[in-house]
Amino acid sequence: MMREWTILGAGALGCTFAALLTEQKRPVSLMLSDRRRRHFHPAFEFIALNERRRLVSPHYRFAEQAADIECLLVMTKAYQVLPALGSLRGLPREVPVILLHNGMGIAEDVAKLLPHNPLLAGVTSHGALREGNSQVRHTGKGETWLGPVNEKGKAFSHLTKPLASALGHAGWSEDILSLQRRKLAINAVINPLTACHNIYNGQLSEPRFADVVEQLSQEVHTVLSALGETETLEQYRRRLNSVIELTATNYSSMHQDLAHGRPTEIDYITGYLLKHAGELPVPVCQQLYQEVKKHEGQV
Ligand code: KPL
Repeated sequence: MMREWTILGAGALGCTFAALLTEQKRPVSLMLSDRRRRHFHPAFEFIALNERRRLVSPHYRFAEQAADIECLLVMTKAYQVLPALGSLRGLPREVPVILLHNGMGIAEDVAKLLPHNPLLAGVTSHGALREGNSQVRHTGKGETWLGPVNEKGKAFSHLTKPLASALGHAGWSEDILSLQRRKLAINAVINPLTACHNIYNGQLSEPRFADVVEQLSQEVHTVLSALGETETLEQYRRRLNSVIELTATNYSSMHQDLAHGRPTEIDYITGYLLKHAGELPVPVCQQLYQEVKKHEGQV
């Protein structure tokens, strides 16, 4: 039986996953929040990496139809995850729930909210951008990894197969926490710096940012090493520089959030590091956290 994918969160990335899955004839529905429901377009134009444009008309679902969900991919903003899942009354307890949002620190609360469901987490490095109310552009192809958060989640490695054929890559990792932290390490440098300085990602390679990027990288690396990550500072620097290069012309998601007057995911990125820093000195993280919060308060 082909399981229907329900994607919770119709942002740029959620729509991109929906478009790529429907292209492979996978059954997909997009679940809209009450806010989006008020002004949603029944179809959106998907602009693929090769500029090919296609109209996508997924099946839409709303919170009250939670009982029909077969497999749930959560792709909302981090701060929307708990309220959105909390509104799904009647979600069957055998339905796998995959957390694919940016940032960390939410899975523990989701596990309490949905104690019976198989729970998985994932990371993706695909990029996407909303270009208008009903236009979504796929800006970068990347890797997608899933892994179990709880015992029941361990039985769902087969979900990577349909995702791999739609997305070009999807793998399974028993240590998804580590992959999430490695992604957070990248976001913790690029996102707040680009948001606070109003620059695109590639500008972080300019000499004027060299010191702050280096200090911040050291802080992030120290905290994550204390949590058990084994990547060396040099390996991390190389990975960071390659993401900056690969996404040079992008505005980071946090930059876009501030530019559009939306709340950011700072609490789940830099906030996660501050929470786990303990006695470790993290002055640049603290300063950027406060700066982003200040900008958020002004929008
Ligand atoms: O994931 C990203 C984000 O903007 O949230 C990066 C990798 C920084 C690309 O912009």
